[in-house]
Amino acid sequence: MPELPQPWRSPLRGPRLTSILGSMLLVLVGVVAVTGFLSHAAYNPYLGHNAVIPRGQDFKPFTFTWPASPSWLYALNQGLHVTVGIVAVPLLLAKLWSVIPRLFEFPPVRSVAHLFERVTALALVGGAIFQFGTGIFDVQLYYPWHFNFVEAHYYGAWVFCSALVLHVGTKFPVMVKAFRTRRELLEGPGGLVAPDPAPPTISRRGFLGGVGAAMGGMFILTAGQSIGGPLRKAALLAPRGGGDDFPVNKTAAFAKVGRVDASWRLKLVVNGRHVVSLSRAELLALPQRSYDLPIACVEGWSTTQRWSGVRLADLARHAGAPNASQVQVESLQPAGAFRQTTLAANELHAEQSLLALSVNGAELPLDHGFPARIIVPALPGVHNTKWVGEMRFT
Ligand SMILES: Nc1nc2c(c(=O)[nH]1)N[C@H]1C(S)=C(S)[C@@H](COP(=O)(O)O)O[C@H]1N2
Ligand SMILES: [Mo]
Repeated sequence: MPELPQPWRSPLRGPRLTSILGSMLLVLVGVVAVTGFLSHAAYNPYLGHNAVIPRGQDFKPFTFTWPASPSWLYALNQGLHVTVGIVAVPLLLAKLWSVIPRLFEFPPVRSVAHLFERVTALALVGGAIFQFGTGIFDVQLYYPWHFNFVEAHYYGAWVFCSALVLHVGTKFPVMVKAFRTRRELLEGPGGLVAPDPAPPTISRRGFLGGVGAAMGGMFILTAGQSIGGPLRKAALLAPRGGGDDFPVNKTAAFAKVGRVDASWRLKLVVNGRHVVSLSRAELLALPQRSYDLPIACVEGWSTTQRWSGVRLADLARHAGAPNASQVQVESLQPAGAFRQTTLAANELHAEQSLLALSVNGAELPLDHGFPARIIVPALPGVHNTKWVGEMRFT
């Protein structure tokens, strides 16, 4: 009788290897999930026109007042989210490799419990591929699809995290058992241990070492975009790494903002009533403050520069709205989701929150937001609106 082909014969596979990879992955994915939901909160997604999440829904998890201090908080959060996510990729691939035989299990369904396990695993693997895929594409500034990234990545996170909780719940006993026994467990149908293993080409330790080295490599190739310093030059996988320590995210040309001339005025509006317009010279005549503050993009890169300008709280006072509870900031940019932001009370009134007019002692370059831009400590980069034209206090 001819032997059936046995494609999955690696002697490394087994509950022990999968448990080692799975438990390490769980820690990293935990960091990515927590920082992801924190980033969602930092966006103030239900305020004004801030986010694309359907408005008016009653279920608003992870909404709390994200603090405006310490100023590096969002840079840390997003640096962790993106860097740990990218570093986890080799581990994720190794984990998926370790359970590949499961994909070809026969019979495909043995019981109701087994069906549940398989559906959960499908949601988990699908969710992981979707979340890691969309995240990496976003970091690479590459959007070949037509859905909204923020919305898709947010709902994808719910699917992925729910499946993960169920999966860990069902697999936890197996994992504990695998760690307790020195040799691989004798398994029933659909087990991971190859019944007829091929001779080893690498030890389990060697395999884990290789995965670790790949993770270290991913770290060196990306972490510099958020950590800065000499590592920034090594961040070749990150579009905002590779040496430029003050990147421009969207240029004025991209945003279709032309050269702004001397006729520019900042319009201040309070409760729908236009109260005052200020020229750049008039803004420069107001008390100027300077702070070292980061721009920290959702895509993981960050940069700290010395910004100077007028405190947002001083502008609110100047407009006659010292107790304003929020401000809607509008850019000269004609279109696009990033042309506006709504800042909450704590962001508007933070001591270091600025309408910046200059950076590092020089007039703001056009690409960094001339004639004026928002710089608020610990705010997601995308809300630091450039080319500000109007501020509406309420
Ligand atoms: N009007 C406007 N403001 C904007 C953007 C934009 O596209 N349009 N991009 C935002 C994003 S996503 C980031 S990360 C920061 C980047 O600031 P920088 O280009 O000065 O580094 O600006 C923010 N402000
Ligand atoms: Mo950004």
